[in-house]
Amino acid sequence: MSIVTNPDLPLPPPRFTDAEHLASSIIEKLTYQVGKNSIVAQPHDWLRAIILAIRDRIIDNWMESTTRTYEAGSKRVYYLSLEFLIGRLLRDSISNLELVDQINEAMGKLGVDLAEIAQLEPDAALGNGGLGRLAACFMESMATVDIPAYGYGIRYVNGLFRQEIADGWQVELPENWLAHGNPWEFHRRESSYEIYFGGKVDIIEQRGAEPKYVWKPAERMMAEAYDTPVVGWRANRVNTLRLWSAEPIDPILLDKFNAGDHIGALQESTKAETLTRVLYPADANPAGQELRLRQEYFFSSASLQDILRRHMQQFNDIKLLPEKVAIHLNDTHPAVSVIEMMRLLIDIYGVEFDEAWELTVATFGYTNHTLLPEALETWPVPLFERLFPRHMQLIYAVNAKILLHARKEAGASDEAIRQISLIDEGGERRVRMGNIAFLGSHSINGVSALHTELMKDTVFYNLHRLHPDRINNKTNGITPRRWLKECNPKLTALIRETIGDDFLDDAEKLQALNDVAEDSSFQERFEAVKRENKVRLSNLVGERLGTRIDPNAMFDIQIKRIHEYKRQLLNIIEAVALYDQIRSHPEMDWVPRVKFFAGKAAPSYHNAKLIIKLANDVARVINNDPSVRGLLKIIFVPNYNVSTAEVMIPAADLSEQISTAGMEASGTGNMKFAINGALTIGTLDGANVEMRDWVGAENIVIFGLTADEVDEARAKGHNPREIIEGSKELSQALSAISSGVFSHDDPGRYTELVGGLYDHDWFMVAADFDAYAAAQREVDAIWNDKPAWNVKAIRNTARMGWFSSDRAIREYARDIWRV
Ligand code: B1N
Repeated sequence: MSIVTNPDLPLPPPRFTDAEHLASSIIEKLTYQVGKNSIVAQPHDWLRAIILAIRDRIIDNWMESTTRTYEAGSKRVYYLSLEFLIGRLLRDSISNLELVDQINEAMGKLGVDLAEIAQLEPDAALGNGGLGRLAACFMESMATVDIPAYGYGIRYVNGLFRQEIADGWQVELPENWLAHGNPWEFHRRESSYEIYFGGKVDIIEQRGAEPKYVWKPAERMMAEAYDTPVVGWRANRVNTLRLWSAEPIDPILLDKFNAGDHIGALQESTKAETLTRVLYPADANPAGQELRLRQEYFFSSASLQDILRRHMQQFNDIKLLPEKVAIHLNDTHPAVSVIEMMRLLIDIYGVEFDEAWELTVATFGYTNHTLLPEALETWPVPLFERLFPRHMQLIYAVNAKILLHARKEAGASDEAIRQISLIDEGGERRVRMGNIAFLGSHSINGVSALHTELMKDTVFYNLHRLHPDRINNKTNGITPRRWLKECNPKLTALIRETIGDDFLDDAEKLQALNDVAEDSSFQERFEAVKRENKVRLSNLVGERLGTRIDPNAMFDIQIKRIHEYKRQLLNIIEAVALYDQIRSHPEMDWVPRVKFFAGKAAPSYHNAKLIIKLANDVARVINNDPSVRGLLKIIFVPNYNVSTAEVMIPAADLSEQISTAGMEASGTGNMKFAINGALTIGTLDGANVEMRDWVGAENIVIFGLTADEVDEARAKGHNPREIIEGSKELSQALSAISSGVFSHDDPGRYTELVGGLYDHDWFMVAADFDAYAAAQREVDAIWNDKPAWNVKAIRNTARMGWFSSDRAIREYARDIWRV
């Protein structure tokens, strides 16, 4: 359809950005959009009015960005991700539009407290952890560095569950972020696509040509788009996050309804609603249900149909696809896209098979985010075949092509062929999504230098040998707007005063702070900012948990998903050991510490939930023991999310990044803490390795086995029992935990958990304990020398600029997307 534009149409009235106009816009929105006057308006009404007024100011830039891309015929990047962990958007948008002062003045005129209203905005928690948050940081950075990009995902009605702690145990409750509507989004009913499931494939024989295949689905539904504008820093560019919602084709089956089957009449509605209802709470855990596979296909198919429609509308040449389109797979969750692309190219656009494969590989890129074997997605062949009969045919066809090539041209061995195959034939036959993503992409990247090297030696050993030019590294990054400027306004103000504003456009300019790191008056001001942030966190803990903590104590923080490989258990055991020491040596000069924990456990992950209970059990005993004299406190902050992180990270003195070496692909929390001036205690895992290179080995406390040593210990079979018995501190702490000192009500609660450390210690908790405890005492010693501590903290902020997601995105753009 072509749109006839009339050059005489009036332009929309301009949206001025001074305080006066902002205030009147907000009142206009309150009146005509919300339908309330300022006398009866509730806080949520104000929130809606403010968001709508801010959104207007984004739209002008949005339309300009879209037009500019279209007119230049530029290549577009499409970032496909099952998760976008966005958090709140209001403060981010105001800041990126550079309207902070104006909006504050406007709110002053209106007599409304912006900070209070902004707190009401729900977190969009459409992700589990690092992977989803990375997607959100990348969206912001792509807009910032002016790359035309679309994020594609699912508009889950219920994001990640809300965590409550009841009697120390995690309880999961539904999170309803849409309860008050979502003023940021635009429902684009016209951007909708049919999505098929099941059924069969018909073959139409064509005289003298390849037969044509037609998928006759058993089920159909619609995918409808919801668009949210994503504003870059200084509003340079506004991109689109397009999230799909499933809708029935026939919302009500009238024949059934009229026949009295009222429930059956709604069955299509229910089916569609269920599909995009909830986010799977799996973070590097298996989520192998059919509904998950349906979600993955649903959003992949909708996104590809949308991409191809836009491409053909503008360029009308399918062969130009790799030149004009870069599609990125955020892990294997959208990997079925590779096969869906083949289906669309061949069955809909009439491209011949070999050429379709070439176009596909040239268009796709794939990021791997984990080596954990249990997180590598595979689907049973019968399930895949039942849901996607046409795709299964194409998988076999692609597989034949690839294996033939591997055998004939690359001389692959039988074992190599087995590993390269798209189908795992050992036992129950399964489709390997990692192999599809790898073979269907011209670039496969890891997320830290160490992780990328390990990929080559482990999961993708044979695929790497078949395509040695494909694997590359792109170390993760974080957006310095959200994770420094907005979450830590006091530190930002101090930095601006000291080195000027350059660092706001280029985080590596933070290096200028090195010149003042040794300056005692700067150190004092840096420390004073940290203290204010600690007071803010102390108040939050006081309000939410009723626990009083001393902001002069060292704030030692571990916040992330609860997972055995992340080793919250190691941290808790060390706390118990320290507790013993404090009681046995009250005469010693102990450094007062508050140990914070926060994080969610996958609902089906038994040990992770038990670790949460243990943290709470240990906290109850230690916090109520007067003989500790407040020298040690344990705080478990419930319902960890992006907004909680924004308060906790700026208040940290010490950041705990203590995963078993070789298991954390990168980590991004590690970067957020360090740029906010926390010291890291950590293993040589993930991006910690590169952080040490940047901040300097003297400014980070590294301990424990390396990835190679872990590998070796596992291969040779280490003896944890011997290690434990050789460490007095560790064995005492473990027997206290396993004998019920912290669980009088159920003394055997932790017997099995602790028993696992004696028997196999897969995560090297026992193996690393002594090194960890020693590193903690080293941290205490630095703390006791305040100037030394402050220099290190300042150098962390000064040297972390490289970990900006702007840098990461520029590397993706240069090496992978070629935009
Ligand atoms: O991705 C982050 C990394 O910084 C972390 O180290 C890594 O653990 C994380 C299945 C995952 N890897 N895999 C997942 C998430 C959800 C799911 O259903 C796997 N998340 C990571 C960003 O690179």
